[in-house]
Amino acid sequence: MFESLKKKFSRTSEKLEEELIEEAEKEDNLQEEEGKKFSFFSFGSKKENMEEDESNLLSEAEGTVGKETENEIPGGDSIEEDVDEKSGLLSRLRGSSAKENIEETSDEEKIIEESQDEEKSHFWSRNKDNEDNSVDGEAGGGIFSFVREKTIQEKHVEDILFELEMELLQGDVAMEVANEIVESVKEDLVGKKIKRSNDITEYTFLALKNAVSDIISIPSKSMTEMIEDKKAEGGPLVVMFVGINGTGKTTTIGKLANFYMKKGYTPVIAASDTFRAGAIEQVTYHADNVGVKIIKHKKGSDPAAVAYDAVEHARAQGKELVLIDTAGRMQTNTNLMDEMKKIKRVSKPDLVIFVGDALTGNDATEQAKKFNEAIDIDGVILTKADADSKGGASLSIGYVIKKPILFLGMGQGYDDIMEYDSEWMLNQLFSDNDESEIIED
Ligand SMILES: Nc1nc2c(ncn2[C@@H]2O[C@H](COP(=O)(O)OP(=O)(O)OP(=O)(O)O)[C@@H](O)[C@H]2O)c(=O)[nH]1
Ligand SMILES: [Mg+2]
Repeated sequence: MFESLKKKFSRTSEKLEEELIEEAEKEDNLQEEEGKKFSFFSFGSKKENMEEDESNLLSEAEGTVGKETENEIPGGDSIEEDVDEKSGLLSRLRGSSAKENIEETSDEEKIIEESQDEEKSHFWSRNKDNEDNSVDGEAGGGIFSFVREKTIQEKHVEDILFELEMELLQGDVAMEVANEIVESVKEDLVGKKIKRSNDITEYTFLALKNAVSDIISIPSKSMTEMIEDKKAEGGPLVVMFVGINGTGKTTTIGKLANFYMKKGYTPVIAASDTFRAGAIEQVTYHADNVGVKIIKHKKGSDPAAVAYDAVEHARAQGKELVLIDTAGRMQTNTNLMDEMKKIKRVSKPDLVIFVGDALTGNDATEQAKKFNEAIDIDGVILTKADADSKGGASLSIGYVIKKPILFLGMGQGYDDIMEYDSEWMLNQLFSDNDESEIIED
């Protein structure tokens, strides 16, 4: 599920990592070069001091080093070998009591270490799999590290975030949701101090995860809790299902009747799609399969009256749940939208649920907006999530209309429905890296 978003998220993390490592490497190389030149020249000046000491050993050593030095400066090649040889000579000088010599020796050793570090940094930045995963520990023991800590600046993230936004939009994420994610990731990252490459990936990934987590978590009571609340008041929970044609309203009603029967409740279905040919037969088929009562009138009759009768029936029989099926309609069809408003007025549902097809991506979000404007919906059920590789609607729909997703349709069987769980959704979206924890603010 949601492969497309998953890919986009890990690509963003990797790109930022690449950019920062490249920049850090450039800076480190520059520093390194400057460092070598400096110690090289300080070594040359040391030579003069040492000559003043007139020590035989020292003169012999310096003579050799001096020669190498002259040979190596112009070409600038073999610097590491050069340093190695110098270091060998200098370690011989270590036996000397001259304090200056000792100081010079440790300077040279530093250069060697840095030079080795540079090799490590190249090696590790290209062999990420071998990296240590800890974030706070000091770099060492072969772990890649920047020579200095790097602070992420706006310029580092601008291109990547622009790309992320484009990709989210292509992945059918609604514009306002894409903007929100990008802004939140930017806020999270800019100013963050990073020590090594796996920090970058982790921080970017967690920033994304935090942003998405905020977007998909809309607190809501579960439908079961709502049934219980209504039961305590002595009435059924009346739920009306709306949406455009073929999104899965009737199938979802069959699934929910089954779901709540299994929980010990007694649902009743209202066949309020009196409009489409075969609709009454279809919903009757599901009611019979699941074993629940169906209230139906003739084709073409008033759907509001059917819904009203079903509510009366549930009240009279002490049933806990009324599921009202309605005809699919385009949000642009004014007559049918008015008819839907009438069903709502007459049956006074506790919940109006928009049923959207996840596969239609941003269209589902746009339709939800229109239905919400027309009759103020209370929640969403997204169907066909089992076949949704993009994830755009799942990510956007709740946030855009500020209403919770209540269930996800996960297939064509009666058991193929699950209560929406934002943690589960987050793991679906980020499952390749799901061992990461969400950063606490
Ligand atoms: N894969 C998959 N298919 C689904 C799911 N929900 C519904 N379907 C299929 O979608 C098709 C349409 O389902 P219906 O329940 O008839 O849709 P509807 O919204 O009632 O359609 P209208 O009444 O014509 O507006 C059927 O073939 C269903 O089996 C789901 O969660 N996953
Ligand atoms: Mg239907």
